[in-house]
Amino acid sequence: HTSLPLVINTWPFKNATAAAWRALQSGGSVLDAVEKGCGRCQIEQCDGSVGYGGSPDESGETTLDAMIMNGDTMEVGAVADLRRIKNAIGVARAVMEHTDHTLLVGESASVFAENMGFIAEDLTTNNSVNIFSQWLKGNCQPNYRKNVFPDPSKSCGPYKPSATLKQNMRAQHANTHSHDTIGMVALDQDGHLAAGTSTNGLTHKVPGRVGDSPIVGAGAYADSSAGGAAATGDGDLMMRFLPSYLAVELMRAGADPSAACKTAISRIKRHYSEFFGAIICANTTGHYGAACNKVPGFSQFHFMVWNSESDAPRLKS
Ligand code: SD4
Repeated sequence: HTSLPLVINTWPFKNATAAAWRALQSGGSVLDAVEKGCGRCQIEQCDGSVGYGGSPDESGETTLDAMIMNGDTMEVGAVADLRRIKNAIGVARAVMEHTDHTLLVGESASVFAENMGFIAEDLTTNNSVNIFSQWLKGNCQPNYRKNVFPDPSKSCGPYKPSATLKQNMRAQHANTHSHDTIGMVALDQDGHLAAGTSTNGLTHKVPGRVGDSPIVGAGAYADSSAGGAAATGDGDLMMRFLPSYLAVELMRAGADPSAACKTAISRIKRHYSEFFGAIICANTTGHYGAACNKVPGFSQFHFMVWNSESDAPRLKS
């Protein structure tokens, strides 16, 4: 296909797209592209929802989830609830390349990372301290989508065992609509395909919470004989439906990428009509698509594309 190679990623994270594209142009593999692309967002703390210093959990700590998948070999490396290591996608790749495992979690994942030469450092920043202390006082994290879905049952602040059942729900998702994982699919001229994700998950999550992003087939999926996909949004709900896997299988069965993305989203909608989420898809010929759940306040999903038809990353919706 003439438009190859292709880099596509969730949200308007164009420096990530560019980093991935440059990796391919300088002779890197699609895995290098996904690692460099998602890695760029980790460094830039894209939207505060990727990398260190964002989405502190109920104890104030930022923890990271990431995965990478090789669509040629179906190898996967992933980390979840990773602590004190900034380069989550790098560690995910190390899991893939230096172990026979797929997913490492928590403190043990950090020990593995340190053994692999990654530097342990505090992931806390003034921003994450501020979000956390505001929340302790019962204030929501200020964000641009705040009040989009006002829901009085989802007030902010720490868990109060004496409150009513709804207020009792932990990790109230008042800010669900402000967290924007990077998910990326890269496809080169020879049909090699890779996909990956990186995120700091969900603000005020219960410590130990793992989202969809590091889960194979949920956060991302790649199969060089069918296509690749990556998802973003309310991972607690989305991971129940393996949307990335579903989209890839639909493309294998002949669906075009847009239709595959739409179906993966509608499947979730059947049960959770108001869920916040989106997915990007690309097939083996370099055609791509995306879909989101159109709900009040979220009717357009932005994503980035770079293929040989342009000389810069393009914003799409
Ligand atoms: C999660 N899916 O941890 C991630 C967050 C996200 O847009 O994608 N937000 O649930």
